[in-house]
Amino acid sequence: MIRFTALLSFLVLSSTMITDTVQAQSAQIYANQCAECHGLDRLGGTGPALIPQTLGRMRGPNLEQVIAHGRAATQMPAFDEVLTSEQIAALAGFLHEPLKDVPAWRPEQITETRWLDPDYEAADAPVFDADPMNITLVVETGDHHVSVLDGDTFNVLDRFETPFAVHGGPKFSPDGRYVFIMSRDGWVQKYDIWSLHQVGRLRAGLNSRNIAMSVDGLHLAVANYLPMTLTILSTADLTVETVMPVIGKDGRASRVSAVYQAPQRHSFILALKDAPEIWEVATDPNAEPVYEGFVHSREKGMVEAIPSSEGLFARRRIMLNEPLDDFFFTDDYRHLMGAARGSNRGVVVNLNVGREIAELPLPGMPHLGSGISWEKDGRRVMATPHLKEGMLSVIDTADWTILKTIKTEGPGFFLRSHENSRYFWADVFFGPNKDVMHVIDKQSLEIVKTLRPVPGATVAHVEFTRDGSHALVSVWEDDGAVIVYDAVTLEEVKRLPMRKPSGKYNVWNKITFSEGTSH
Ligand code: DHE
Repeated sequence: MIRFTALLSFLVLSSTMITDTVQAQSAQIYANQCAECHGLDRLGGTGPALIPQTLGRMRGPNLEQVIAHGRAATQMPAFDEVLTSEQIAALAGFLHEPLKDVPAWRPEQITETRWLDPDYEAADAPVFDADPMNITLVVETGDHHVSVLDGDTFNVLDRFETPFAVHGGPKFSPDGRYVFIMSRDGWVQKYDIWSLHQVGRLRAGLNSRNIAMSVDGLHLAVANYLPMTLTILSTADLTVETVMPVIGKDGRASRVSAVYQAPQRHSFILALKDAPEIWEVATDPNAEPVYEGFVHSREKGMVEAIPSSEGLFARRRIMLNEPLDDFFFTDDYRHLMGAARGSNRGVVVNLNVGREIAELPLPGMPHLGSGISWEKDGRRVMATPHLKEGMLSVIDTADWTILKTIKTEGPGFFLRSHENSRYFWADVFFGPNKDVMHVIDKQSLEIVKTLRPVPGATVAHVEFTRDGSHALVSVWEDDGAVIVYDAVTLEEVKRLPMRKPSGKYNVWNKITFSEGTSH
């Protein structure tokens, strides 16, 4: 027995030693081959950060293949002639290990990354003839660029480079002149649409989720997973206004899943990944409080502070039963619907009284962040896709009942409509029918047409022109396209070649909070 235990300890010890040696060798290979572009600390440089938070979601060709064969149309070279396949596998394993030390990423460190483009000169008026309110930006994830489209002629006015792996919707200034774009590595880029020129950029987080702008256009909030903070920047000059550590009521730090602008409330609303709380952060200390029943809620220990009584960026906590990380807001921003990732439940939270007021059975992982709303039979309804089931749920926001479940040809990711259109468009992002796009009548809730523009190619995400006359659809492939459809006849009008176009964002629809678009 003693001998067996000694053998077991020996085996465990030697396998630990082998693992340690492989790790040390991989760290050395990393330092020799990768650090120059990706940073000695793996937090990125000219290349993106190589940490589990960003690598974990790599789809398609896996990490080992990228190391071996490089990435087309990027600076990433192939290493299959320099490294053996064992070394490549070990290096990939090393990159999937969490960082031992995560920098605090304090305001001073963020400020050091701030870069203002020396060639930028602000134009006095738009340098193009197109309607500046009908500009549509197309994020091209294939080669990390944005195309600036004239929404009337569909000509490309400019195509500029973005930081690596942009995620979430860019956010426009209230006058539609400037746009802010965020990458998963936490870089925030400011671009001047009038001048068709980049203004500058800085790294607000190390692994970030999305951004939101305050209703007055003065502040830009960046939701971070790494470190667990909310960074707030001045939109005027990209300086840091504050970095808020996100600590739950129980004292534990939480990642921020997303941050949203709540215009009527003059606040940011934060979804916390690891704490059963929603945070509301005041962006105008002089705004009237909108919280009916506040005292009642405070007595019950649910609401911690009135933002307006505590000044700019004061924080209010709304306690929940479990963390919610995907939100849909009603048009008046009194209510939000939230869902926990992986759950079959939607929860309605009344933001004024600060508590959960209803629950909805929503199987198949509802993707509430993509929800849209419209008027049907005098009632305000919303629709949401589901990430794990081929269906859309249509919900009455007056009493939170499910009006209809629409069967689709597979699980979808995005919905889009426009107040001037009788239809909403729903993609099928996952499964064998990822090449179809459903067009659905907003009143009958019936699918009226199923488009399959490029058999076998993923089609997803729709944006309308300012007047709702045309719908733009992404062919989400590296040699992809944006297809322009007549939004009434549903006929194709034009096809613009693009590199893996993902989201598209029309200035007017975004700054007016069009009811058919996510905010
Ligand atoms: Fe997104 C928006 C979260 C994966 C493309 N995505 C958003 C928003 C959130 C979110 C919270 C709203 C932010 C905003 O616009 O301000 N996304 C998540 C996830 O949690 C999820 C499922 C997992 C993850 O890795 O983060 C996820 N998202 C993806 C993708 O895999 C997509 C398809 C490709 C990609 O680029 O990463 C993707 N998400 C998008 C796009 C938007 C978006 C294009 C903006 C939609 C819009 O019309 O506003």
